[in-house]
Amino acid sequence: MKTSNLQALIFDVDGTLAETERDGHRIAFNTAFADFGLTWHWDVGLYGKLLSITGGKERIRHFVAHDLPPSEHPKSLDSLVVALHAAKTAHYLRLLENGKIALRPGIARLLNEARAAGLRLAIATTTTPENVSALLSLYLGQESLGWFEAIGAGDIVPHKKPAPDIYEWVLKTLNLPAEACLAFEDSANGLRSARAAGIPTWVTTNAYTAHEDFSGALSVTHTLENVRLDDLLKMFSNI
Ligand code: XBP
Ligand code: MG
Repeated sequence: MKTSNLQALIFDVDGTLAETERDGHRIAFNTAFADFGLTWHWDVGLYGKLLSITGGKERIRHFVAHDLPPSEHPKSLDSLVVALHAAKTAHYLRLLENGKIALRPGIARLLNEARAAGLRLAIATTTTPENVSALLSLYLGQESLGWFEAIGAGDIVPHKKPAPDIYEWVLKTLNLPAEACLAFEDSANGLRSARAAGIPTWVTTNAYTAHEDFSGALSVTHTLENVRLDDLLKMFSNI
């Protein structure tokens, strides 16, 4: 058997490190809409469809363009989107602080196993940077921010997933080739992004993404709860 040349693990956040969407981001968007006197409401089903658009600001714009009749399109959409999204982020951070969002099973253990084995760690996500640092420091301690050598998040790159930009930014920051890394993703958009950057990708699904097409993934599991670092190293050494 070949020895593994795996050097870094790169994690998506939403849906991968934590189940953030249905009871986190979705609620925060709806609360922000209400703050602004809008009657918009994203129920669980509609939100599932809107998840095909990555990025909160992009998702609001898509909703306005595709789900509202032109007569209901707000004036000054650009400034409204910025203000709505800022309010949404504040609500999301409050939900997080109130314990409404937790790390998925196995994540803390896997991160600790990786650190003990000397693997490097990074984040590649579409979400706003504050959302990432709040999640990590709440569940893994403030010092955990230093465990990640690259935290690629939000508007740091021009094109969000499924474009490869955020993973390419992380690879450049780590100064590693794609083949030396393993990405963890929960969605087809995330998988496409990581694969477009050439990175082998492990998919861990959730209720919103379980039906998606994960062709090209190294492995697809419902959870990382029972996945040990040794399993990853073995799988990786065989590709
Ligand atoms: C996650 C997202 C994010 C969140 C909202 O995609 O699309 O936009 O839903 O975050 P991925 P913001 O897991 O593929 O990175 O509102 O902060 O953009
Ligand atoms: Mg995700």
